[in-house]
Amino acid sequence: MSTARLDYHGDVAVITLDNPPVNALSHAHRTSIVAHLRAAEADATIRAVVLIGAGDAFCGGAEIREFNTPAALAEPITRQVAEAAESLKKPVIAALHKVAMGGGLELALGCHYRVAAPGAAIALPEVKLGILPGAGGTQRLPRAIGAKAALDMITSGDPMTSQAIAPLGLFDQIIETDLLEGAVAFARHVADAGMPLRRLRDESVKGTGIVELIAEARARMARDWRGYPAPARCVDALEAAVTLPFDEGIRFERKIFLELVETPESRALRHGFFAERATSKVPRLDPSARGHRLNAVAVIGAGTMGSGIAIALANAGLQVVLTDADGAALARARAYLDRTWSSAVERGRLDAAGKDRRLALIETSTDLASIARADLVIEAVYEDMTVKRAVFERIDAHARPDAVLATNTSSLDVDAIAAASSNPARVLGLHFFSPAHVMRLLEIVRGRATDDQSLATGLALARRLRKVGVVCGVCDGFIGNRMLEEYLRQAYFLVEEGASPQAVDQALEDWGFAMGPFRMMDMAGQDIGWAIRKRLSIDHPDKPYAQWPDRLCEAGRFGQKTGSGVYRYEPGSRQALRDPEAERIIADSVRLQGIEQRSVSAADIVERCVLALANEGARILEEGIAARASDIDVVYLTGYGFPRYRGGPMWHADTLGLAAVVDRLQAHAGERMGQTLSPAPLLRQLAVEGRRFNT
Ligand code: 3H9
Repeated sequence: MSTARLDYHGDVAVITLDNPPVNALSHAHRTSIVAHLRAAEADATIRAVVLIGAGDAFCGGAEIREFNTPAALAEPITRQVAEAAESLKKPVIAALHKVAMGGGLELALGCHYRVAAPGAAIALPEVKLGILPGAGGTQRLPRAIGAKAALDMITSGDPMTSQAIAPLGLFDQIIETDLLEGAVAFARHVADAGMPLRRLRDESVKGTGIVELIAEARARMARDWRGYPAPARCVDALEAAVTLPFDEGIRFERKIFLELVETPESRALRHGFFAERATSKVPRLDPSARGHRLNAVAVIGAGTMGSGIAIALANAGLQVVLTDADGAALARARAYLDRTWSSAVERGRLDAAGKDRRLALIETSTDLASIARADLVIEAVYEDMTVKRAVFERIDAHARPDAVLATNTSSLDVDAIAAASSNPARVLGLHFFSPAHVMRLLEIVRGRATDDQSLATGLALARRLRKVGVVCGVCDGFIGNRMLEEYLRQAYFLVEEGASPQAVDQALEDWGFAMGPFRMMDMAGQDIGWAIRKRLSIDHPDKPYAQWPDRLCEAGRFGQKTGSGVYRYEPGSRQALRDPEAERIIADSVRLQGIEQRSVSAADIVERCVLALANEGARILEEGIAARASDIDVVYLTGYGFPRYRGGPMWHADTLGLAAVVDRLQAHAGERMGQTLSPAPLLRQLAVEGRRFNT
């Protein structure tokens, strides 16, 4: 088991946190740090102590996997480690590099002095895990850097660089040279100069207007973080730092930490954290496959998708060759790229030089031969099998023989597209989500013939673009859109059965979805759903659809882009307004079908739509399209606006208990079209065995 090491540099003791990969504070690690602190104190030859991290981090915080187990409660708890440093009679200096987060930063706050290497990421990210800093961070950070900056860091969880935070008073020195040498020299200087043992606990919180600051933060958390218990409690703890004596504030913080760590929201958020990291562990992929080195990437098709992909690539510093047979489309794309980066400059997210650098990375051409220098070619033309196959036939003539070829289809058969290439082994699907430069999800579709190098290239691209790449197999709609079809099927049926579209959207938004299904489809384009329904009803005549969405489309109501869909839109506005005309079309369709309507509750709406997702997820898992349930959760958390604090559809089903899920699905079987929710075989089996999707 990895623990801290104790070394002597003359009269300075150096305690090295050494628990790879991020020196997390497991119980064994905590115990060894405290033991070394005590040993240093007892050794009369030692005048000062340096705490430093081995490898790529000072410390990434508490060992998250210990939460909700006895090890998390076993003493010394992280707070006591910080107290052990703080109460030492010799100066303790924390030396931070690369990463100092959560309990790691809280330990540093317990030290008397802090030095840091430039570029270290400093954060209290606990709120993102549904908890608060529980080792004194909410009480010491405002004493170190002031109430406002501490409130921002603790409620956002976002990192700051060591240089950015240094002027606020967190660091006594930024060490540009060797950190260990610099920290030991600093420690010796503190001892030589007889500098006081600075204890943050003895100081008061800095800042003015704190009462107003806290009131404003409390209102903002209630507005922006509905459903998340932790942000508001972070504000409460900050208030305690201001209003209570230190020890009482610490007790308050601990109480809230223990409450929050037990909440279903925190468990779900922690599931999301590990689920995202698990996506990089791909079964049946040679771990030595690194993928192609990526310098230049060609994008074929300069529409909305192609342009968004080009922006994402250039943002990551890649050279981009954007091609389209239509010169006017290329001109429009260039203008769009320019507008996007200009607006980033206006909003202060990018400087003018950054914009110029990105534009310089973009080459546009109407000649497909220009893809010749690309390491990776991404086809992003119209979503039609014939068109895509025709493009792949032509790519062969121009692309380098070793270039990886990707299709950005959202649902088509990647194997059939690959078959149009002379070398299907180097073909894969890269399903970007719109807008491609904003959305974090990338579905990486592994075709039957896709080789490891090509798949590894897709994974490396996702990392380079700072996206979450989820590998999946070939099927209609892959993971996300295949499940979405079942979700929408229920949403549309619920309207036929008597719910208004507004009631359906409202129920799902109240449950936590970023956007209800009808507002979402109005944004994406009702015509896209229409085309998919036409295709799928040929392939799957057994899966019925509600009829009214087709009637809307026949009336030319394609959503925001035509000014009307399920809702109507004022010119230039995205606000969905109730539309009597849409309601008339729906009512006519329902009457013609002779459907008897009933009152549908919000709970029924949520249950049918959300359980439809998990049920289809079970089929996807059973067929091996997804490697693990958590990959499915990640797709929904990062690409479909599923509430993060509910952990994803599979996690949610696990939380309900799979036997209960089967019962609820069967309970809906009596309702009109409820039989479309027949429980998947894997779901039934796991329910009988008392197991979960997420193991
Ligand atoms: C806390 O501190 C509570 C205290 O206030 C109070 C306590 C009482 N624990 O992200 P990566 C693993 S709560 C366990 O791919 P990167 C991670 O799962 C904690 N494991 O690397 C992965 O494992 P694997 C507050 C952890 O370089 C591996 O390390 N701290 C922890 O892109 C590499 O991770 C946080 O919330 C952990 N604390 O990013 C920080 N951290 O290889 C959470 C990482 O098996 N961590 N792992 O998949 C991060 O934000 C990033 O991991 C970090 C490194 C920036 C550190």
